[in-house]
Amino acid sequence: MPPRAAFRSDAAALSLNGPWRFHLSPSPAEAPDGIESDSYDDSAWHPLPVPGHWQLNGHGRPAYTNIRYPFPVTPPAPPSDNPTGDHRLTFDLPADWPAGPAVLRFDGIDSCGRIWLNGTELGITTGSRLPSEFAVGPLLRPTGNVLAVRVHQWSAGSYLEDQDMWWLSGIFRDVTLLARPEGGVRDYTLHADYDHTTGHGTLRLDADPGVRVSVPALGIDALPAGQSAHVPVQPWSAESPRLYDGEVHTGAERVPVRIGFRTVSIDDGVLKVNGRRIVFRGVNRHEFHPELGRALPQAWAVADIELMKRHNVNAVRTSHYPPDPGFLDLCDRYGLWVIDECDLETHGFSELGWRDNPSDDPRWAAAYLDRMARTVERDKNHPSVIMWSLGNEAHTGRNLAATAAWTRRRDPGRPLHYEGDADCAYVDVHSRMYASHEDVDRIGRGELGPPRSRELPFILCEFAHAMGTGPGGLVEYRELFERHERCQGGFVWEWLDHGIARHDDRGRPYFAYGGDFGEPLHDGNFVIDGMLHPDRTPSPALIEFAKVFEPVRIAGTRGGLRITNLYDCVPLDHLSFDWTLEAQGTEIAVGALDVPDLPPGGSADLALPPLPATAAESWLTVRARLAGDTPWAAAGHVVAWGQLPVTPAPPPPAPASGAPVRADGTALRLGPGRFDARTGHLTALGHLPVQSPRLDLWRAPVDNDRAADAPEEQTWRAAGLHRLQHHLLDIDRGDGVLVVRTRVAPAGLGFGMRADYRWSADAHRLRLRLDVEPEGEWPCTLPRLGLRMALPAALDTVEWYGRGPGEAYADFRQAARVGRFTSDVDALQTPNVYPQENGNRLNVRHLRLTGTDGTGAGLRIDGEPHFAFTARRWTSEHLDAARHTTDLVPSDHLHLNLDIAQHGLGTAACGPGVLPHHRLHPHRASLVLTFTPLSEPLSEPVTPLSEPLPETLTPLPEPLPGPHHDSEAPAR
Ligand code: IPT
Repeated sequence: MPPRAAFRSDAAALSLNGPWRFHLSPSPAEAPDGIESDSYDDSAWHPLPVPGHWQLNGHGRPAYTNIRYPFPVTPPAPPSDNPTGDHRLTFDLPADWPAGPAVLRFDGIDSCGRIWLNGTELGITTGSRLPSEFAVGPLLRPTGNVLAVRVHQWSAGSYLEDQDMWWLSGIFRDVTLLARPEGGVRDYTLHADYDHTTGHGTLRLDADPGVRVSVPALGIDALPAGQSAHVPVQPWSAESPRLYDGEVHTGAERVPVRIGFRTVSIDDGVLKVNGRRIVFRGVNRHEFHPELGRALPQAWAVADIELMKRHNVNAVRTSHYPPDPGFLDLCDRYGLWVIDECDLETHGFSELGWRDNPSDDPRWAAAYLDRMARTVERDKNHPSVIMWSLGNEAHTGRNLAATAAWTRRRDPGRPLHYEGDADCAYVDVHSRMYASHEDVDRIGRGELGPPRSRELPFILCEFAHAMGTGPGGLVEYRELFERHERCQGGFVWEWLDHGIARHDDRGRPYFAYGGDFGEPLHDGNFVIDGMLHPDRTPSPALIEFAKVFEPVRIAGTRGGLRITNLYDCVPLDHLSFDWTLEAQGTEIAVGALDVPDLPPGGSADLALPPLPATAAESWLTVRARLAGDTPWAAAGHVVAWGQLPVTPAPPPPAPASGAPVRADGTALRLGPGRFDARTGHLTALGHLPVQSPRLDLWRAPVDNDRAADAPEEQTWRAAGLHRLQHHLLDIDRGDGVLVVRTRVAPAGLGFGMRADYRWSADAHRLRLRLDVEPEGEWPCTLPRLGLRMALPAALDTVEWYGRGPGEAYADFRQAARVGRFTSDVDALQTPNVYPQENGNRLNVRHLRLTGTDGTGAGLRIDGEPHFAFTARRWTSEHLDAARHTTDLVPSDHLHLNLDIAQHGLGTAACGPGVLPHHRLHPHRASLVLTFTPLSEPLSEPVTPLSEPLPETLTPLPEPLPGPHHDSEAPAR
C-alpha cells in the first residue's frame, strides 16, 4: 500500500502482538520450505514474543559496530551467511470483525520481511524502522488465519541502515490488522498554521473528497477537505503544547486527532516557531531497552519523555530513524521540538573512501525516496515535528538532493536538515556534529562554513558526546548559543547508554557492550555514551545538562539578584520562586520570592530578601519551581536554581601546632599522629590505622582521556604517571614540625615532582601541608594533583560540606551547589558501564568519615580552604583495570583521594578535548589539610592496614600558571 499517516480510528483493529512461533536458520538456503502453508507443522519451533528481537530471546547473538558493516561490502548483495528467522502466527478474527477491506500493518521489521497470509504471498518489505501495509481483506477467514513472516537479518536495505547501534533483527514493532471501511478515511494531512501577528490559526485538511474535520472547541464543524478555517487559537509550542481535540471523519469512519497550531519559519537566517527564535536544548534519542532492544514498550517512551522534561530537555532528534509512532504522540502532548530523521545511514562506505556509496548511485534513488516518503507520510500530522532530517552519515550525492527536493515539495512547512550536505546545497539549516567551541564561535560570527551556510540557522545535530564521565564543556556551548542569534542550540549525543543486561557466571548483573557477545568485529563500549545509564537512571551528565540548560537564570548581582526568563515562548507565570539561606550547609531561613511575570528573554533585578545575619559561611539558594502539576512533574518540581554567597567563611581556627615530635621506638608521635620514623609514613591517626597520604597524579582514564584523537591517556602512560616511584630524600624533625621530603618520578625518565610533607599538630589535630614542585621537562598534563591515602573500610559513611551532591570536575560543575551532604561510600560511585574515574566532589571545606556503628567514631578532614575528594572501596589501579562493573570488588580499605585539582573532562571521545583553561598542567602547588580523629574507637577492633600503598613513583617539568578560574580554588 502507498505510505500514509499513522492513525487509529473507530474502525475495527486487531493487535497481532503476542507469542508467535519461531525458527532460526543460519542462512536463507537452510531455511525450511513451505512455512506459508496452513499445514506446515511448527510444533517443534520456539515461542517468540512479537514485537521482539530474536537475538534477545535466546536465538543468535547481538553484535555492535559503529561505522563498519559486519559483512563484506558488496552492494547491493547481502552476505549468504544471513540469519533467517521464520515467524508464524495462527489467529482468529473476533466474532464482530466486519467483512470487507482490511490492511495488515507492520510498524517495523529488521531488516527484511517476506510475508504470507493464508498461503498467499503479500510481498517483501525493507526499511526496518518504517511501516509497511498490505491489503489483505479478501484473504481473511473467520478462524485459523496463518500469517508467516520470513525475516532476513541482512538485505540490500542493510547498506542503508548502518546506524551506530546494536545489530538486532526481527519483527520489533507492532503488528496490527486494521479493518478499512468502504468510504472511510484513507489518509489525511492537517495543516494547522499559526499567525503570531494576528493570533489566528488556519486549519486546512488535505484528504479525499468527502472527508471532513471538526474541532468543537474552535467551532469548526465538518470543514470539508480543501477548505480553510481561520480562527483565534492558542499556539502549540514545546513549552506550551496546546492541542485541540478534533475528529477527521466521513460517514463511515471517525479518526480522533489532536491538533497543534504552529508555524515554522526561517527569517533572516534565524529558525523561528510562531515568530520566535527557538534554541534546541536537545538530545539524540535512539530507542533502546536493556532487555528488549529497540522493541521499546510505550511505558518506556513515556519514561523517556518525563525524564527529558524534568531535566530541561526541549528537543529530540530521532537518531537515526523515525521512532515508534507512539513516541511522537507523546512529543505532541508533553511538548518537545522534534527533528524527525529518516531511516538512512551508509556510514560504512566511509571505510572505502565513500566508493560505491548508495547516496550517489542512481540504482538506489527509489530506495532513498521510498524511505523518506514513508517517514514524511507517516509523521506529517505531528505538530512536534518541526524539521525533517534526510538521514545521518550517508555522505552526499544526487539521491539525497532528490529526496530533499521531493520533501520540500511535499511539505513546504518544515525546514530540511541533513548534516552531510557540507555545502548546504539542498538543506535549510547548517548543521555540524562535534564542532569545537571555537568553530561554533566562528560560525556564529559568519567566519566559517560554506558560503550558503552564512544565511542559514546553525545547529549542532550532535555535540557533547556523553560517553563515560562527562561531558565537559557544556556551559561554554550554551554561552555560544546565547552569543550568536543564528547558533540555535544542539542535540547532545546521546540520550541513553545501549547496554544489554546480562549476568556473569556468578549470577551478578552487569551491562554488556560491543565484544561481549564474541563479535569478531566490534566497537567496544562506544555504544555506552548516553546521559542515562541503561536502566534509565540519570547519570551525572543529565544532572549537569538540566542545570546548564535551565530555562530561568538566577544570578547574583552587586547586592541583589537577577532573574532572566530563558524560555523561548512562554512567560514565567507557571513558576513560583522561593529561597533558602544556609549557614555551613544548615538551613537557617526560608521565604518566598516575588518575581514579576517576565516575557521570554526578559529579566528583572530584585533586591535580596531580608536575611538574618550569621557569622558562619552562608549561601542563598533561590529556586524556581512549577507552580502547578504538569503531565511530567508535580507542582514544586525545581526547574532552575541559583546560588550566591552571602557571608564569606570566617578565618579558619588557628592551625594545629605546638605538639612536640616524640620518638617512640621505631615510631614518631606528633599529636594524634603516629609515623614510621624510617619512612616518614603516617601509620595511625588516633585509633585509626592509615596508609599514609602521599602524592598521587593518576586517575583511571575516562573515555574522554582514552580517545584516539586526543590521546591524553597515552601520553600519561608514556610518562609513567600510573607507575610513579616515591623516593624519600630526608626526614626533618624540627621543633613541633616533622618534614618529610620526597621526589616522585617515573622509572626511566628524568622529570619528577618534589613533594614535601610538613606535619604539625596539637593534642587533637594533625595538620599537613603538602608542597609540590615540578622538576625537569614535563611532557604532559596531569590527570590529577593531590594525595591518596587509605583507611579502614569500616568508615563507610561520608559527610561533607562543599559542592555536591553529585560528582563535579573543572569543566563539569554547574550542577554542584554548596551544601552539606551525606552519602555512603557505595552511593558516591557512578555506576559507569565501563568503569573509569568518577565520583569527584569539589570545593570541599570539610569531610567526615564515620562507620555505620553510629558511635561517630572516625576522621574529620578540614581544608585550608578547600579540597576535592574521591572515596571508593577499590584503588584507581583496580578501577583502571576493570572492564565491567562486576570487576570492581570491594577491598577492606577505604581509598581516599584528596585533591588540589584534576584535569578537566572534555569530550574527546568524540569531539573537542579539554578547553585550555580546564587543563591541568604540572605546576607548583600546595594543599593544606587538618586531620582530626573523632572521639570513640570504632566498635569493631580495627586490624592494622596490611601493606602501605605500592611504592611507585611521579613526574616534574616547567611550572605553568594554574589552570583554573575557580573562585573557590584551594590555595596553592
Ligand atoms: C556520529 C554518529 O552520527 C552517531 O551515530 C554516533 O556514532 C556518534 O558519532 C558517536 O557516538 S558520527 C562520528 C564520525 C562523528
